[in-house]
Amino acid sequence: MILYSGPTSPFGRSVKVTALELGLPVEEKVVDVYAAEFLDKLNPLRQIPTLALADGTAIADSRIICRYFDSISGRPTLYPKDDYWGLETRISIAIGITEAGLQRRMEVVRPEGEKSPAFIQKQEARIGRSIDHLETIADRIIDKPLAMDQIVTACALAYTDFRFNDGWRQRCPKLDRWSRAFAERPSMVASRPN
Ligand SMILES: N[C@@H](CCC(=O)N[C@@H](CS)C(=O)NCC(=O)O)C(=O)O
Repeated sequence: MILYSGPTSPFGRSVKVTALELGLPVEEKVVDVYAAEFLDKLNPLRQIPTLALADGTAIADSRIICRYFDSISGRPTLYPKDDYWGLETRISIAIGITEAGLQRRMEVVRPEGEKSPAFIQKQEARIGRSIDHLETIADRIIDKPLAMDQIVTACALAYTDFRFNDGWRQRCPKLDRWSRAFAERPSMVASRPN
């Protein structure tokens, strides 16, 4: 399996952490997605992460790649049935934080005169509101066997620190403490952005 990803991709990081945690042999190839025309035949969206399988087919979208890994690993599932819909909703919120962070970043680096302060503000408000919400339900995320909501939340918070620090750590002591410990897992250390 070849995982096409990028050096700072937060979605690629979630996938990589999942592969490492499940002990799967994934070869990572770092690409510049904006020049990666070759990706089109694997994923017409031309986005990373994209996973190329040995049979020539591909799996796209981080959420689906993580699901695929979980289905083939033979390890205890990262999607326990207990509180299943709550888990999926927490995953959606963490992915939404990541998407908002990425959208904000894309807007911030646009040339002066082309960027929209209102759009940036909307993404920042979404990020802050969503992290604050996760703090209110932090007890459902922390202190349990490894699960997918933990991986995507840890990657979302790390990407927020990387691109846009709104002081969430001061407002969210539970997530702050938990995420610092989670960041020391070998999978998180090995996938730190370059
Ligand atoms: N829903 C996708 C989003 C992937 C995504 O937005 N990847 C970014 C890099 S982090 C990308 O490929 N951007 C290039 C582009 O959209 O043109 C997923 O979860 O994998």
